[in-house]
Amino acid sequence: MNFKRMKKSSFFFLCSFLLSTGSTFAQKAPAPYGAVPNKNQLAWQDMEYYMFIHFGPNTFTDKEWGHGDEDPKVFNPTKLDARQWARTAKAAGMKAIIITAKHHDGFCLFPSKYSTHTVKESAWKNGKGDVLKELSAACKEYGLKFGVYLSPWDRNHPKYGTPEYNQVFANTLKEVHTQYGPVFEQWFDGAKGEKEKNQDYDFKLFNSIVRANNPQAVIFSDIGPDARWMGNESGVAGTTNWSTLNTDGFGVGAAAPAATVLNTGNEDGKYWIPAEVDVSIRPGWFYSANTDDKVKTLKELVSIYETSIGRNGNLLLNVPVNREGLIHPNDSTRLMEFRKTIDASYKTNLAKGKKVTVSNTRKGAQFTAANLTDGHPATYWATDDQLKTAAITIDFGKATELNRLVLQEYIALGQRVKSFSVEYLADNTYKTLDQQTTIGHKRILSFPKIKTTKIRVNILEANACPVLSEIAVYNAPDL
Ligand code: FUL
Ligand code: CA
Repeated sequence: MNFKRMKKSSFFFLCSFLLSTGSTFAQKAPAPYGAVPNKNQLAWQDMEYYMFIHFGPNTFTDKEWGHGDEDPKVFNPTKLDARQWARTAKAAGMKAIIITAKHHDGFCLFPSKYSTHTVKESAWKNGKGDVLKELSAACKEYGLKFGVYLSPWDRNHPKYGTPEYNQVFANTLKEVHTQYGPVFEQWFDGAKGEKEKNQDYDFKLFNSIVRANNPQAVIFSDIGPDARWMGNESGVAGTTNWSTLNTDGFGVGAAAPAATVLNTGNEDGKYWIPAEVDVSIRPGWFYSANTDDKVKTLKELVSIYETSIGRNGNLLLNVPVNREGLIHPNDSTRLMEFRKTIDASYKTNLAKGKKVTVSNTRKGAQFTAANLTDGHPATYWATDDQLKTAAITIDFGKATELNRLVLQEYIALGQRVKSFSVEYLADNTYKTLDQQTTIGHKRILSFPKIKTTKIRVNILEANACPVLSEIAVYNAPDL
């Protein structure tokens, strides 16, 4: 073959042919196990931390669940500044903001054509304001993603409880999903008052509106389809937390699986529906001057970080906006302290670039154990297919103090690890530090400071050969 006379395109073809046949000699990447995330869910999981904002008439009436008969004129946040919210979220290290476009009281923070209980009827800006418009612009300016909460339960709308309501809600949803730019997450609340008008929600219709207008959006509800409620509002995901869930035959609200099931997921669940941890920085979801001195402490927030992001969940932290239309300084100050602490805690990965010895490595340079400590979540180590256990030893080369261990699975191939233990070398023998169950996107173990030259992670049980992307260790400053 005359390479000189060969066309450029055929040369590339030949190269890729040789490469592809060459790679059949190396072992293939592990087959995905069970349900796996789609690309929206993968991108969403990497966001980890974002802001929830509860805001509406309740802010002005000191209620958590408005009845829907509040005078819309009470809504008058005279100093509203969505850029302050976005600036605060950004400085806090958050990646997005999700706002209550419509809570249970039915009040819309935007001028909906399908309701007479909206900002249009409020005193704010003489009825000319639009909170969603201001917030989506501010999010764009600060490089944050924009998300919306809408409650299907509506205590104001006259059609609620009639067959027409589902279409009304779908229309409202469509306004939100077509007028404010890309939406990264749709948050559907499952709460519904008992002994009130009832409505069978048409989630098939609702989800189709979201999919049609924001195909990249992750849809959250008690049962997904894309992200699930984690079963409590205190910020504590299960120590066992599978991103898979069985939802056939279940619904939102009362029809959802038990909270204990949502808290841990289902091992080998049929669908990939990872947990999102929603929790408020104050005792209530809405702002109240009564809770100005009850903002969660730094210690509480750090603990929540470890029981949410550190347990394979995303953290949606609610920061309620006050009656002026601003985030109160008590909340923003705490958010900055929190970020500073998290940054300092996870700043220096003491395992980065350190020597890793493993019990087995799958054939092929791309699966090398060095991938475990390269600091890149996109590279991973894997074992041969038939193995369901493994041992990984990291040698620090010198006595090293540490109090945090972070493990990550390469979840694009599914969640596989069922249990693992961690040991450290002390006086020439390995001592057990901890034994836990699942890992998923991220698992953080926090423990009193140890000093050691080596740690060993034992994968004790897995549903398919282990595929881990990172093992990191830190020496977080004391609080
Ligand atoms: C719950 C609601 O009832 C609360 O008011 C709040 O919005 C919370 C995030 O979800 O179901
Ligand atoms: Ca890696």
